[in-house]
Amino acid sequence: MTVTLQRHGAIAVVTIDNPPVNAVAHAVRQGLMDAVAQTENAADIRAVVLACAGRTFVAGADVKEFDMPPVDPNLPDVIAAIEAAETPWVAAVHGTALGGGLEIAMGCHYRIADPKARMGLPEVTLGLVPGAGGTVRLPRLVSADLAVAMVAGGKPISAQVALEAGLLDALAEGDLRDAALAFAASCSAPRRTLGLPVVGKTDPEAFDKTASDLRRKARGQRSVSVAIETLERGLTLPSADALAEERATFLSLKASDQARGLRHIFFAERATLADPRCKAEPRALTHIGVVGGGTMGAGIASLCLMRGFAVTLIERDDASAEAGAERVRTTLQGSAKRGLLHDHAGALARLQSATTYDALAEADLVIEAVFEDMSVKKNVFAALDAATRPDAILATNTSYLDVNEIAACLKDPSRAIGLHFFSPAHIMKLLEIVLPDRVADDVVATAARLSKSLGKIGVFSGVCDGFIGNRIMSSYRSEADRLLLDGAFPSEVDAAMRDFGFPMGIFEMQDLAGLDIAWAMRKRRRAEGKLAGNDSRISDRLCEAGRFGRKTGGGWYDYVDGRAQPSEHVSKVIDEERGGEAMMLTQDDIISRILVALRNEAEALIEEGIARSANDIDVVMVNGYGFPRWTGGPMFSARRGS
Ligand code: 3H9
Repeated sequence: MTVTLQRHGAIAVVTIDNPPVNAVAHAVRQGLMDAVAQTENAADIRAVVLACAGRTFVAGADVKEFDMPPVDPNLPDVIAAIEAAETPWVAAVHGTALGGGLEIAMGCHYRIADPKARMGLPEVTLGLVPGAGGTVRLPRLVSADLAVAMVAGGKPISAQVALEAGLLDALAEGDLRDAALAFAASCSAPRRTLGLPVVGKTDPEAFDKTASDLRRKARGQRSVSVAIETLERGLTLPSADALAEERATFLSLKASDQARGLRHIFFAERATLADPRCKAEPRALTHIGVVGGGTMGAGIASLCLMRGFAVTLIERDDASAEAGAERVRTTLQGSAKRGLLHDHAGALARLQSATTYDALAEADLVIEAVFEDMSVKKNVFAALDAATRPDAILATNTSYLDVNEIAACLKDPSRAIGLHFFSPAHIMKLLEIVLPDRVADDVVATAARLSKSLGKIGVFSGVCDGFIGNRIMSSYRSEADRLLLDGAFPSEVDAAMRDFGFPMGIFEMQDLAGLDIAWAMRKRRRAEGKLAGNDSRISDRLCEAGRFGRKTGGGWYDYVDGRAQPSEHVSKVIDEERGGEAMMLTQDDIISRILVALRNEAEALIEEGIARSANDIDVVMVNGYGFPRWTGGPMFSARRGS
């Protein structure tokens, strides 16, 4: 049974048990309806506690049901039945009460929570608005300023904040169930949320600022502005009208392409590590070595410290070791300030720096983040082979070099793996886990578990030049170059892709990263015969003229007071390289040509066995390379034909 009822004297405890996250599937809705009928008909039940089994309160509607025809009873009706009950209902919240879960709790007459609980309305992140009264009940419990942040921002709040704001009536001291039973025993009558007046905008300026900030950050995702409008109706319309409008909006968004795309990514992200190799027993990890204290090494070290690991940072001399350690300390301090690190002192205490590899003798895993050059990496790996325990895992953070060749430096290549972090490593969600041919299953399983402990979305990639993400990005760059030769200018290509939803255009991005890195790589690949000689001639000529991007005051654009402006020099080079007539290219032509190029490369990656699936590619592009999340990624949008 997914919903059960137990008696504790005059109090009934209704328990939802639908692992893993108690999502409100049909059986839960029906079970709750039955529980309302049962408790209303029992004259000797004075109050009801609604609780959940397992690790969390209800985490929302069952998103898997969203692509199926709806089956009654629907959630708004279930919540209306609870709210209309004559017997008081008390929600006992632990874990996360999210979406439909928080809506159920708000339909109850009172709410008590475990102090560690969190609650929120994340529907907007799935391209939706709350569909079971969230935008109508929440503003009757908390100020509109907080409601707009929750409804249109989607981030959960802590139980402490919820208590102070009015969303909760009490925090449990000690056992939640006992506290909820005691609370319920003191409730004499229902207090219906819809019967309360709207709290309103306590600070109208704060409301407007939050709303406009969230609209700006939405980057083409419709649900954010629709959520703000829906909440405005919840604040102003009579509750019955606001509920009807909210429901209609929810249903129409649920069927939208953006919501389908976001649902696709939600499930794709949770499936990337479902791989037979992860069934092996992972190796124990407590002590991590990081070689190289530059931006990337220091970022990785900071992340590992923030997630509870002991870290030894290796640099070539005392001054570099101190500089690296200082970078880590600065990142930790910033993270502590932003509330991302709770045990600041503990993290600092777990950091050590050293200048010789023997400091890594007891490390369980070493990640090298040194200069991106094969011979440098090989030297580091050979030194690590001698200095570390034979069962320690050795990882390279290379973003394109051949991990098989690096692994071959080891006596036992099965302990080598690629861990491709994205900068800044403590912020970016994606981790490409690059699997060389001879990697051991338990090394793969350990990397997968590490990715979870570090709060990353890990995706497996085979070995190739650039792995999944960089391969697709280089096809983007090549197609953008071809567009220039055919008639477009950098600013037109960038504007089209920003309009599509990318945070930045490809040429702006290159200027920011520096054109010289890709130039060096092209020269290397040409020398190896892996790149046609004429590819990227325009970019080569910019580099030959010393135009490496922002850092040199010019690249694809000129930079005046830090602002990008179209460059006459670049236009002249493009005209000369183009030779013939320029074609007329519309924004749609530009977008569709680039999307086709990305999809062709993605298909090649699957055929070559580099990527396991189209879903993995979508996850990589959305989380590591700025592909708009609401499209569902390049492969999902290709399948949908948009
Ligand atoms: C909504 O509620 C609409 C209403 O307003 C109106 C309705 C009428 N459904 O993330 P995890 C699965 S919209 C189905 O790895 P964690 C997930 O796929 C919903 N399945 O765990 C995974 O399955 P598997 C609003 C779900 O501990 C497993 O549970 N709610 C759902 O890292 C574990 O998930 C949300 O948007 C779901 N709603 O994090 C909350 N949620 O094991 C979405 C999870 O087979 N969920 N699963 O791969 C979350 O944010 C996180 O899952 C949560 C747990 C924080 C709860």
